[in-house]
Amino acid sequence: MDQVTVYLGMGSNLGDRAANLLRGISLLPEVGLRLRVVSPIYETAPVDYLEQPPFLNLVVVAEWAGGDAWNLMGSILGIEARLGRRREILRGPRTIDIDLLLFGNLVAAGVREGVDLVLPHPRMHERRFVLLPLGKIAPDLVHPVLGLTPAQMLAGLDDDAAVDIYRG
Ligand code: PH2
Ligand code: MG
Ligand code: MG
Repeated sequence: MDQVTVYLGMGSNLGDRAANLLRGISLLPEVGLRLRVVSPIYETAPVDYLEQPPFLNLVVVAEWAGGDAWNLMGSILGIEARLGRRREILRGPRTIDIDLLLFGNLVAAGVREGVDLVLPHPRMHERRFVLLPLGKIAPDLVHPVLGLTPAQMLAGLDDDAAVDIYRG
């Protein structure tokens, strides 16, 4: 089966945020992802839905040979559920959020077997909390639609919410 390089964005702003992220990372190999790089953890001010606690965010690069992007997204949703994710407020507080940012260079959108997916992630290029960690671990990556590197996307950004290295 083909192997694809995938990029995941992870966030937590409820409970023990760092433990939630580390637990999430530890479950990725269980669904067949081969971890390549994990970014530093960043503490980040909330965007979109502002009345919520600060997040910890990071980005992961991994290899996937377990099927198509919807198969992977299904596995990711399973990890979120195992870690107690409840879906209440849209873009509101969460113990764990794992977003599929990029699945190789795939550009696609649709629902399959109840899994709704848009690739590339439709807000990744607008979010400092994604682009800063991404640029750190994948500076040469090129967004498959915009044709821009993380640094180039950061240069044109509106988002001025704080993103700082987390030192525990
Ligand atoms: N996720 C959201 C909405 N807002 N803000 C920060 N700083 N980090 C996030 O991961 C985040 C957010 C919805 O997924
Ligand atoms: Mg998200
Ligand atoms: Mg999500």
